[in-house]
Amino acid sequence: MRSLSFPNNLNQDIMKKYWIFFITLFAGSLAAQQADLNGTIASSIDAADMEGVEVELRDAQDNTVDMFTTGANGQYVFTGLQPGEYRLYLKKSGSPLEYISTFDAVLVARHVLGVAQFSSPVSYLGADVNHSGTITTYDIALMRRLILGIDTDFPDGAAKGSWRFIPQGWIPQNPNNPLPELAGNYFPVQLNAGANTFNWTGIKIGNVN
Ligand SMILES: [Ca+2]
Repeated sequence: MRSLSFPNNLNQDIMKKYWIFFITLFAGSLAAQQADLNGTIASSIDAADMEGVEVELRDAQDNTVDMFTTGANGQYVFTGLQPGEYRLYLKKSGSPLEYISTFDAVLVARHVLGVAQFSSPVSYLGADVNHSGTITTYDIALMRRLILGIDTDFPDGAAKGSWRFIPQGWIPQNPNNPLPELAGNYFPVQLNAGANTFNWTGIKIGNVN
């Protein structure tokens, strides 16, 4: 008795379709498990997209995973990541004196003296020009030295850049002293499978108005 079998060429055709189906399914499930990270970085001064921001992505053990420098559209993107915890380091170099005038120094002095306290985290971050986590007369002195041309940069300016960053729309828990909440030099980000968007605001150091 003859056993039931497909003609040989038909059999191969079915097997081929079968494998294509499962390879596609497998690749699809791999892609679904991957995470992408993207976002836009805009200036607190005029909301303009920020070009030349160096975005460094590190894993939870602080090993560099990837780097991206923003173009004219202020956007950064990382793709094909495993979901999980990461760290974002943001840095932008530039002219230290840009956007700084004697009026900024006056406003910092008023804040230090308690005459007119800052109300925005943008001003707090901008005024702490030496990254000490506090705003003191020393920050004012450093601003004046820069304006007068005695110094050409703020302390650690080359390593830390001329800008600082906060998550867009960030509201501090303590509006009267937000600096301790921004003490870290990186932002922890939790990436889920699929697209993850984190947007940032850039703050020019020394500019408080
Ligand atoms: Ca300071």
